[in-house]
Amino acid sequence: MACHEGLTDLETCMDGCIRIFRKYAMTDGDMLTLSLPELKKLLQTELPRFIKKGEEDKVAREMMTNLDTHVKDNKISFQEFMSLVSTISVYAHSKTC
Ligand SMILES: [Ca+2]
Repeated sequence: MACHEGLTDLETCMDGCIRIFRKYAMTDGDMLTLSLPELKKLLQTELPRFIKKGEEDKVAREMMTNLDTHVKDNKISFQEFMSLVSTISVYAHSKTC
């Protein structure tokens, strides 16, 4: 989103998802998708509470297999990334009720 002023809480969260995806996706010059190393780095840095230390590589490979469904190219699109965010958000919500 171009302007961050006046965003609602939900719009701020959506903007954050976009910014985080682009931050990690642009590492290899292709900002439209996450490669396996980019996905692993994102998981390590942004989701440390959901991934056991030392299992990042295994989890990233499993997620790549499970999430790469929209276009099977061994890369995670923003749409596929949002499926991950949705799944983890639903899980986190179920644990806090
Ligand atoms: Ca990329």
